Amino acid sequence: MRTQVAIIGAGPAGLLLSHLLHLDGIESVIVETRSRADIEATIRAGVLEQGTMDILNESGVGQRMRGQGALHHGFELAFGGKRHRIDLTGLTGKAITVYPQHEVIKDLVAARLAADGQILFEVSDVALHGVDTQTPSATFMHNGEARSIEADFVIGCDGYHGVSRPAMPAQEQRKNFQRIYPFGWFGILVESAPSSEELIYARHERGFALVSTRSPTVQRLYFQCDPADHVDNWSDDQIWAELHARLENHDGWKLAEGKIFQKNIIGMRSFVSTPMQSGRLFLAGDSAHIVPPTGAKGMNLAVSDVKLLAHGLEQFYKKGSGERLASYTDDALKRIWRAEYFSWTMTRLLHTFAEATPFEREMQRAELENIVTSRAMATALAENYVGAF
Ligand code: RFL
Ligand code: PHB
Repeated sequence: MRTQVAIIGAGPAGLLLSHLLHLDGIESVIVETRSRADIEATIRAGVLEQGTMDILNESGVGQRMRGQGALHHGFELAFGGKRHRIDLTGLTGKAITVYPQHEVIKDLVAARLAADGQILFEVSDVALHGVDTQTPSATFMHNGEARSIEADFVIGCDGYHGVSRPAMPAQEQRKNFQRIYPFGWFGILVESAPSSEELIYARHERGFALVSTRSPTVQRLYFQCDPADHVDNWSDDQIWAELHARLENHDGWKLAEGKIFQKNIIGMRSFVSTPMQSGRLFLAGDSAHIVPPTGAKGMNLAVSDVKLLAHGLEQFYKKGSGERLASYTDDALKRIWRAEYFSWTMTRLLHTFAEATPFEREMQRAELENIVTSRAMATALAENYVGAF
């Protein structure tokens, strides 16, 4: 098989890239290890920055998002028994949309298939070859047959555990930056109307908690936990008791309970691997960087990488210039490091660190007080949250 751009992975990065390239008249093929049903059902992120909404709308895949997504003009910070609103729109003129990642995936898969785009699901043994030549290729197994795709470019959109980053040449010269946090998030999906119109990020001595939503009938709730814990160690009653304890407040607000129908624990890390290009192989999204979910940046960063790549590839094919592709790593890293910084800040600000001294805990509380009493501090937080950088 021969194509212009071979894309490894059908997550938000790979699917959106293929869609944007198609709109520019550039051909691509996606290979994905999982099934369509599986990628369309995996619960992950929920917050879309304005820039992410804009690109989905401008590229014609925003219709369901506009109908089913919830536009949020602010969120709340809760600590010391009180809730404080961060007025995102008042402070930045922008908003965010809560619309589940797997719905974005469904919209993009539908758009690619409607345009006769090629997505090969359930492939295995993916290997990359000749990435430092003009004719890189990917080999893999599909429906029991050994297959190969030759392309002008290979784009690794295969997430943190994919094969693309390890296939980058000169591994010994790669720079990896990493922080693994000593906690994870216990996430649940609940059958009930949202308890709050806006997201609530709560700091409590027992640990962080987050109230989010998925739809008018489903809530998404998280609480900080031991990353090595297992969901089966927690009864539903224990989960509710923990959430109530962390979200208790003095203004009478109550968390709505309902049937818990999904539970998972995610680990938390900050990670950046550079360079994001070697020859004709480029990395985008989680294959090159990871953020802890506290800043809600993961999927948004994948989208911004892909926007840069789509422009670079368009310039290459339409104008014969590799200039924007050559500066991809530097251009992408500017935004990535801002998002890494913000996600780390939010994580540090809101979680309980077992090793923190009483002094450090007071500093954490004082920083939160600063944010909710200083318009300048709140504006900086809001700008980062909506992605105005
Ligand atoms: P993805 O979404 O991981 O997609 C990669 C795709 O590549 C496939 N793949 C391969 N395909 C072919 N060959 C191989 N060898 C392959 N190896 C893997 C995978 O099956 C998959 O379909 O990466 P992408 O596109 O870069 O998108 C990034 C976002 O998905 C990610 O940043 C966010 O979802 C991160 N994240 C969260 N972010 C938030 O902002 N809020 C959240 O609540 C949140 N929850 C999460 C998350 C990430 C999670 N992961 C990665 C474990 C919850 C989880 C569980
Ligand atoms: C979510 O709804 O899953 C969500 C929202 C905000 C975050 C992380 C996850 O910061």
